[in-house]
Amino acid sequence: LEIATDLQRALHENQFAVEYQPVVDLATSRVTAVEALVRWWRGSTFVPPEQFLGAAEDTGIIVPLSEWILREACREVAAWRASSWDIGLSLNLSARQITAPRFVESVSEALAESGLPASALTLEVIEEMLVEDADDTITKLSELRALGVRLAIDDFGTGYASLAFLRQLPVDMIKIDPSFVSGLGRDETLTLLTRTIVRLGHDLGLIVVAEGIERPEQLELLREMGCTRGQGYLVARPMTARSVDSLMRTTL
Ligand code: G
Ligand code: G
Ligand code: MN
Ligand code: NA
Repeated sequence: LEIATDLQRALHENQFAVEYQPVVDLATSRVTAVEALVRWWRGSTFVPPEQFLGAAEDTGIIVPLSEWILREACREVAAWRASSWDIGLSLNLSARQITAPRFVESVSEALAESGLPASALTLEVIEEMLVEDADDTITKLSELRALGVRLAIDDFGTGYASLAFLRQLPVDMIKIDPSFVSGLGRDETLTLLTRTIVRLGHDLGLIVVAEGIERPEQLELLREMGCTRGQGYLVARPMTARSVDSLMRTTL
C-alpha cells in the first residue's frame, strides 16, 4: 500500500522519465529504432523497473503510467523524425494496460497527437500476456495492427508456447531473448538455437532482433547468421532523450 501511494505521487510529481535504447540494423550499423524504457528517480535514488512494475501492475497505476510513457515517447520520437532521422519506436506493453478499456484509443490518440506514423510504432508483448484475457488481448492488438502499428514478441524463446504464439497473433518481429544471445560462441547449443530462431523468423517473413549483445563475438556471429537487428550494451546503452539528441546530430 505504501508503494501504491509512492507510485501515485511519483506520477503526479513527474518523477518518471523515459530512456531510449538504440536498436541497430546489423548489416549497416545504422540506428533504426529506439526502445523506450521507463525510469523512476525517487529523489536522487534510482528505482529499477523490476522493483516497481509489479506493484504498478497490481495497483493499476501501470495504466496511467503507461499512457504517459506512450505519449512522451511518441512525442519525442516524432520530433527526431521531424529532424529527418528515420527511426522507429518500440514500446513494452503491460498486460493490464492492454486490458484497460481505452487501450486502443489511447494508442491511436498518441499517434494522432504526436504525428508519429503508425508504421513507426512497434508494440512489444510477451507470451504471458496471452494467458489471461487472451481473446481480448488478441482482438485489441489485431485492431492496432490493422491501423498499421507493428507487433513484436519480446523475450522470444523463453515462454512456454513461443510457436503457438506465432499462430495466435499476427506479428512483425521477434526479439531473441538475451539468454540465447549470451551463449553465442561459447555454448554450442545456444549458438545453434539462436541460428535456428533467426532462420525460423526469416522463413516466416519476420524482422529478427537479437537482444543483450555485450561482446564483439556475438555481434559477428549474428551478422553472419543474417539476423536483422541488434540491441545491447555493446551497441548502445539505454540513454536519456538529450543523449539521443546528440546521437542524432552525430548520425545525420
Ligand atoms: O529498463 P530495463 O532494461 O531494466 O527493463 C527491465 C524490465 O522492465 C524489462 O522487462 C522491460 O521490458 C520492462 N520495462 C521497461 N520499461 C517499460 C515500460 O515502459 N512498460 C512496461 N510495461 N515495461 C517496461
Ligand atoms: O524485457 P526487455 O527486453 O524489454 O528488457 C529490456 C531490458 O534489458 C532493459 O532493462 C535494458 O536496460 C536491458 N538491457 C539492454 N541491453 C542489455 C545488455 O546488453 N545486457 C543486459 N544485461 N541488459 C540489457
Ligand atoms: Mn522489450
Ligand atoms: Na527482451
